[in-house]
Amino acid sequence: MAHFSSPMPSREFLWDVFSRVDRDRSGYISAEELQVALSNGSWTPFNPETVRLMIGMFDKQNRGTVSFEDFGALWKYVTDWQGCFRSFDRDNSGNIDRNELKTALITFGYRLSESTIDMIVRKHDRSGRGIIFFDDFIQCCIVLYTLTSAFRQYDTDQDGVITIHYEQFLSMVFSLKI
Ligand SMILES: [Ca+2]
Ligand SMILES: [Ca+2]
Repeated sequence: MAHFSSPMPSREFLWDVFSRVDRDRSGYISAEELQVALSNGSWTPFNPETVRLMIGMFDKQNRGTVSFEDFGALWKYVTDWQGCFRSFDRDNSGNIDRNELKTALITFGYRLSESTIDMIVRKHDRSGRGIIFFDDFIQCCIVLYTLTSAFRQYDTDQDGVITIHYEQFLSMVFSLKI
């Protein structure tokens, strides 16, 4: 996603956005507040799993909320994802179909078989129409990245095959932040 970098806006702009998202004026953005703020454009609530992943990434104090100090990074992250999503939504349908996902994954450097791409679409297709919404696209990319990084730690010769013991597998899975 590195090539979808938007410039950081002014502190005034961020404070204005932060104040509107922080509906209860607690000074922190909760998962519920973030979920309300992020619109899918599809009249469906933003995937709570994606919200949780994003709060977790920018919650420096481990409180389950994001402070104004960390909000700039979160704002930039979401905005970069929007740019990324729009660039792969070639037909401007507001969602990502199978072919658009395939192009995105190839661009990100993944080499996956057709059946794996089918499986990824099925897993993230909430409407049952073979398409992926913005929030599910983010979740899909984060999870794929996390799983691939975990695999690569064991795949030291990078041949795409690993041999691990049962307890190594457990420790790998339990340490994943997904
Ligand atoms: Ca709040
Ligand atoms: Ca599309």
